[in-house]
Amino acid sequence: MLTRIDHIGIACFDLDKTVEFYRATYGFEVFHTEVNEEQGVREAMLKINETSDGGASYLQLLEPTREDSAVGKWLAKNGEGVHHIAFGTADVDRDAEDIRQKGIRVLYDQPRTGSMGSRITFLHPKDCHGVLTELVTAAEAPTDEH
Ligand code: CMX
Ligand code: CO
Repeated sequence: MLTRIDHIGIACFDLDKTVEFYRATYGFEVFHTEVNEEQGVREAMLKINETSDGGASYLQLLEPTREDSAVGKWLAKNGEGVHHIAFGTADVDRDAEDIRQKGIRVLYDQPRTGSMGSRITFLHPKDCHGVLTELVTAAEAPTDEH
């Protein structure tokens, strides 16, 4: 069951400048940063609020580490902006399978590693009214590795 908005993924050309925009404009601070080579991103997670299921909602700021990555290709075509939305669930395997049964393309056979040790998969935007949609199960105890 999807129980929260886990994050909104925002593609940017310069992560440091974009982090500074969110800090200076709204007062949001960086909760966590990491490089995910498999996804081809350098990212910053800004925690916005806790949620009633014990999780949290974040903004995920994404800078590509290579031009041929999903975010690199998207930025070249569209420029900066909202890249995807992610829903949180306690069981990404089960929810992905349920959604696959509805005829929606799930991009990975098995969930892969996302931010902070989470497990993630994606639904194809063409099957979701134009929205690239991620499903996330957070790690049991997220670590803060600035
Ligand atoms: N939102 C909405 N539509 C999108 C999209 C997005 N983020 N990315 C691509 N599309 C659309 C394109 O506009 C294009 O539509 P048209 O054919 O009408 O022009 C179509 O999907 C195909 O796009 P493409 O540019 O040819 O790109 P690919 O098919 O090679 O890749 C996708 C698209 C979704 C399969 C790829 O981006 C992907 O695998 N995404 C999942 C992984 C990811 O996004 N990782 C980065 C984030 C990591 C994280 O959140 O942790
Ligand atoms: Co994401």
